[in-house]
Amino acid sequence: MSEIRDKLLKEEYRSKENLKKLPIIALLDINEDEVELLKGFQLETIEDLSDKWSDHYDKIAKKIPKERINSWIAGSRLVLVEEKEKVSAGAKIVMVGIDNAGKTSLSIALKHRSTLSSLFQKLYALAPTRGLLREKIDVFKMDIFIHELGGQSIYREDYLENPDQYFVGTDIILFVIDVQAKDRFEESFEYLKQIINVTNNLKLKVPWKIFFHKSDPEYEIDKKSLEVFESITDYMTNNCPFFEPAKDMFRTSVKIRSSILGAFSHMFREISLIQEGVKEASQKVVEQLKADFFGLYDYSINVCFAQHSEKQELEDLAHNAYYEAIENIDKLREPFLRIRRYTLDDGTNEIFILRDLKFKEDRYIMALLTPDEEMARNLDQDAIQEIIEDHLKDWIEFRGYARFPLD
Ligand SMILES: Nc1nc2c(ncn2[C@@H]2O[C@H](COP(=O)(O)OP(=O)(O)OP(=O)(O)O)[C@@H](O)[C@H]2O)c(=O)[nH]1
Ligand SMILES: [Mg+2]
Repeated sequence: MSEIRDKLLKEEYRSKENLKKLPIIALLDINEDEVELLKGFQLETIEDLSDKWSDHYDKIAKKIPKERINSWIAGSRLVLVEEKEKVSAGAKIVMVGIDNAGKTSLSIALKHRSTLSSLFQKLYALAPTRGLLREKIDVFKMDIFIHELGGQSIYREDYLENPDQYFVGTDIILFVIDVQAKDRFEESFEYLKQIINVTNNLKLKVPWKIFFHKSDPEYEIDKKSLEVFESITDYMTNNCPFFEPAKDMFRTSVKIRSSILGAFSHMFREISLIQEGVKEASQKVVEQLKADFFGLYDYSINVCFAQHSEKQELEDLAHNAYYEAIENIDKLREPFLRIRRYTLDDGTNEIFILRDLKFKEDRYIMALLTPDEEMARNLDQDAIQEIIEDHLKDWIEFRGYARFPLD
């Protein structure tokens, strides 16, 4: 673990004792001016930054890009891993929404790796969830606990009367709305308000996400529905301190597989302490490989740990191509390599490359999109592995660390 110091601290600070009291300037990637600014907010030591950042976060964010602040916070927390167990290796996501919204379906779809028709078969006969349903999944070496709160009205009362039993220690609350159930919007919105209310009363600083679910490709959302969604968005923005519509709302459908993989991947990356580092590293991989998309998927679940693309459209294409490819990989016997050409609406081609990858003991699935047929044909797999490893291996080493819940 002491390697952490080498990666996060300036050289002269690496052998120091009592890391908690190190000045913030000890972090590798911070300058004197930035340190001065933090000082103005009584943040002087690594420990201050790790524990007291949230008091002044919004004010600091007006002067320094959030990405930088986040990476310092993450850095200081990682440095302190040695000193205390302040970083958790697990996270809790609470999934709520009225009955029939599609919560159980979402968590089934997240894990499903076979054909769409076999997924639909599984979802067809789903029974309502009775009260709290706990499930543990392993994502990027973190233990993620998904708590689904069955949405039938007989159960809702209990959550609202005893919110501390259900919501304390939560990293993310995920609210699911069925966009097709127009006659139930009002009930759904009312329930959302009630939960926001009880969690605010508990003074929980929980990030919220909203899934506008059942946004099927063939379903057209009418104007009236859109108005309701807008008022929900406004309500969230005004009542949930961390809510940012642009990054916290997702349209999902079990019929569009990239939508579920994309949305959950965003969420899980946000829980991870190292997301900023991974983001930058992925961008570098894309640049060096001259690719249009790079993604690193978890081997055992459909989640993308690291990814970069300049275009959302290509991200969706890659996620969908990933599903198509793994459907046909018989039990993912290794090593595997899939190469396929996709033609975009504008007539250009993208070559999709999917293969398994090993970092030490851990297996991943790597995906690339490139317009360059030549490159795809003469793929030097070892060279690519080396580039990815160069940029990502430090982060992968630390990927099991989750942020701590803010409350
Ligand atoms: N059209 C469409 N139907 C969906 C989608 N996702 C789920 N469903 C259907 O919605 C129904 C209800 O799904 P569930 O996942 O059981 O709903 P839930 O939110 O868990 O309900 P409770 O457990 O009672 O709270 C099922 O019949 C699913 O087949 C989707 O994306 N599109
Ligand atoms: Mg359910």
